[in-house]
Amino acid sequence: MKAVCPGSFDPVTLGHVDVVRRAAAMFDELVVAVAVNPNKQGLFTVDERRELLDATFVDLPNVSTAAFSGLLVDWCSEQGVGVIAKGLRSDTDYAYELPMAQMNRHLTGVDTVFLTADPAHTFVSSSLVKEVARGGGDVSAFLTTRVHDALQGRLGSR
Ligand code: COD
Repeated sequence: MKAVCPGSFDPVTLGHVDVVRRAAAMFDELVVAVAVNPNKQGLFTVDERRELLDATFVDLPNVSTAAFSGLLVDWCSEQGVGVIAKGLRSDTDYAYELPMAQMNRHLTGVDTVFLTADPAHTFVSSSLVKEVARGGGDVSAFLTTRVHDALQGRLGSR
């Protein structure tokens, strides 16, 4: 079975890493797919996010990366992806994710499975990490060294 972990991954955090690694152990193939949102400029380009993801999961042979635009379910149909795998941190995530999962199943029958976040990462999000880093806070506990270096480099060059 081929599954996808979709997201913005701007940038990938250790919360994402935990969910992707656990999902990779459950499915034959796992694609980490970066959503292209033309209305939202990220800190990293989609290509840069993919490079960071590729480097993060280089040791997992059944994990690859991709970018998609438009509806996730259409991309899943094109790619032969049968399951969407997502992390759940809180009831806020649940409230956001449930209607999407139900809509996606209505649209093409694709199911969504949820992996509960590691309690150590429940409060971690890309946006919060960026906000703290912009303010000069230490976010090294939430990122791989490579991603942390990339973040410092990007913020330092602004
Ligand atoms: N611990 C565990 N899981 C986490 C953590 C953490 N610390 N941080 C994030 N996650 C999970 C999120 O819950 C999510 O499942 C995934 O990782 C990605 O998170 P983000 O923040 O990088 O990405 P999002 O939430 O911005 O991505 C939303 C999507 C782009 C996947 C979604 O909007 C989508 O599918 N859009 C495509 C357009 C579409 O099909 N729209 C119709 C939907 S019905």
